[in-house]
Amino acid sequence: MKTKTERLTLAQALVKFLIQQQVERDGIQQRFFAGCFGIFGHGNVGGIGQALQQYPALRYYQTRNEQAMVHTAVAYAKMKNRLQTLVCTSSIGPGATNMITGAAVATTNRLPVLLLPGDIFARRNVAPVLQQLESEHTQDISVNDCFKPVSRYWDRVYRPDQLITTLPEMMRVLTSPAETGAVTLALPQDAQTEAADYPVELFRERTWRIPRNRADAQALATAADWIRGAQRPLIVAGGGVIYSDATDALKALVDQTGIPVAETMAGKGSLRFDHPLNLGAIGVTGNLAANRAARTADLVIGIGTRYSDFTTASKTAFQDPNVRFINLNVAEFDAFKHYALPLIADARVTIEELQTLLAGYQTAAAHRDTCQRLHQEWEAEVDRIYAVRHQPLPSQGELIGAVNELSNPDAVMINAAGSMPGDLHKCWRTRHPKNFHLEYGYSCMGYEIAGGLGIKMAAPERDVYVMVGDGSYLMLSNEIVTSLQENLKLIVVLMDNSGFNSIGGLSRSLGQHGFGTRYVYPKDNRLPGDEAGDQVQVLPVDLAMNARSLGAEVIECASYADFTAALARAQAAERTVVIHIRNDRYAGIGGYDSWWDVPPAEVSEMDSVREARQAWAAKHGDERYFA
Ligand SMILES: Cc1ncc(C[n+]2csc(CCOP(=O)(O)OP(=O)(O)O)c2C)c(N)n1
Ligand SMILES: [Mg+2]
Repeated sequence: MKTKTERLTLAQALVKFLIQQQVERDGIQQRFFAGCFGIFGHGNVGGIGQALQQYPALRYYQTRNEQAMVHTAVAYAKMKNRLQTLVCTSSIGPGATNMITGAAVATTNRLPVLLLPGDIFARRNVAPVLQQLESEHTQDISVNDCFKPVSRYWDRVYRPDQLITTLPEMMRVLTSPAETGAVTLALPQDAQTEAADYPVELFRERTWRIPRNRADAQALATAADWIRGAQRPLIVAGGGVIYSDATDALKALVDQTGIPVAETMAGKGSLRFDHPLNLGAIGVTGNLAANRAARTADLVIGIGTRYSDFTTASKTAFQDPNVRFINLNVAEFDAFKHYALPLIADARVTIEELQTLLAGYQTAAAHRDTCQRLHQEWEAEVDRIYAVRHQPLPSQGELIGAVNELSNPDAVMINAAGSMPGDLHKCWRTRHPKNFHLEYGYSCMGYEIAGGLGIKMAAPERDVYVMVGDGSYLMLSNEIVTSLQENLKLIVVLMDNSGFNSIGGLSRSLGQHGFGTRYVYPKDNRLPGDEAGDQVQVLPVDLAMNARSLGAEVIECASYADFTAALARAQAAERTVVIHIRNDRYAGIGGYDSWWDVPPAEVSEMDSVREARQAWAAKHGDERYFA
């Protein structure tokens, strides 16, 4: 029997296929690829560019920078709980390699994005082409091989018919809750334009079901036994709780059993901030409540967490000598961490099953009371931080408080790097599962504005507050232009402290006086650190004017009162607004019973570095190996 075919270029076949892919979970079906971002060059204009023009059903969006567009796609996918994403197309060479950082963001955070870098000619006769990196030992290499370690699936499609076997692999990985991350298809620029007879079946609508896999019954029964036998159990809620849409199930389990919850960066929002058993942020950027409960927990139930060093406080957070772990995770890799009892399963159905198995069980009243008191004490501390009125420049904490209190309850706040992630993790009062959007797997400066765009695309009805430091802003702010082009309004809160507050503080803690972290002119041919105090010449940079020149509405603030007025004005604005405020470089929130392993130099000519090394060595001994 002869199959019916359609003659299409590789690029046309790919775009036609992407348009037809659907995803379904819990009976809700939607298109998986919501659009395609890109910048055209000779590596994609005649192939993917032509196909996007031919098939407008995959809406094309311009970006200003290829790294930024991957951030946009990542944030979109995160906002959609991985049930939808965006495609990114680039030219060859620099356009392609600009996406590598974004690919690492996606893969580290386990978020699906499809990257289509153009590649050098498969035909080879015209090599070396513009932007081709030549290799003396093989012709089977290009800069796109750099995507391999940062992709969960990588393929180079040399011939149009090869696409037919690549596509199901691409979809399997992108839609797998356990495997997902960046998928990279390197597409030689000549192959993109070459035609083949594709079976028409390839282009029928196809639905990929996202399963809710259940845990092994025996492991689950053991988990219930362990929980019943624990004195001081603690749930550590990670991003998996939110991606699995398990927040209601988690609340039901907590209400029934009285087990308290601590939240990772990606897991913040798993419970509302005001739930009496939500202890809030755990780890390096954690608060007193969660960190104290962690210290004495004898059973840690990690749900959807990767246990990054920020969560475990570099393996010092859990100090009970007999602490054990139950890890509920779709990814076997994460479930086995810390020699845990692994529950390799979907968070929601497994929490529900645990709830049934734990019928009649409650934590000891003393444990519950202690945790509720810790929760209340922490809330009082947040009140205090929100009420600081630092002079002459406001503190970051009070500004975060203002954004939290003056934003609509359904708004989304996004941030990624700098000193804000820690302050936000501790102090942001999370009112719904999507309220707190932190990219803290890769903590990539420059994610903020580009990511904000992805959130607004995913949820146009919500206000999006992009919290960005001056360092991050300088690194990647140009998607303000895209936000205007696509009428996707962002409220950008630009915290300007003339340099790197975060790394400045880290540098001071290592005895290095903030060297190289201030935006000031050199003095005696050397960049001054904090030891120079005010005796420095600041750079004549006007970020407000910069934002205005990109087309944003800009509100400049000189005080806390200006800032709250600006927040009110920003809500009413029609297009992207940038609220510019200078805040104090030193009025930080500080740590709460925690530690992060960043080793100072073992030998140094500076007393301060030697002292820091001694302090580090003392603390380093608290790090644990779980066995
Ligand atoms: C792409 C990238 N480069 C470097 C770093 C290391 N880093 C983390 S925070 C930071 C400074 C951020 O400065 P800013 O945005 O002004 O925030 P602040 O620290 O002042 O709050 C740097 C350099 C990073 N996270 N990402
Ligand atoms: Mg800064």
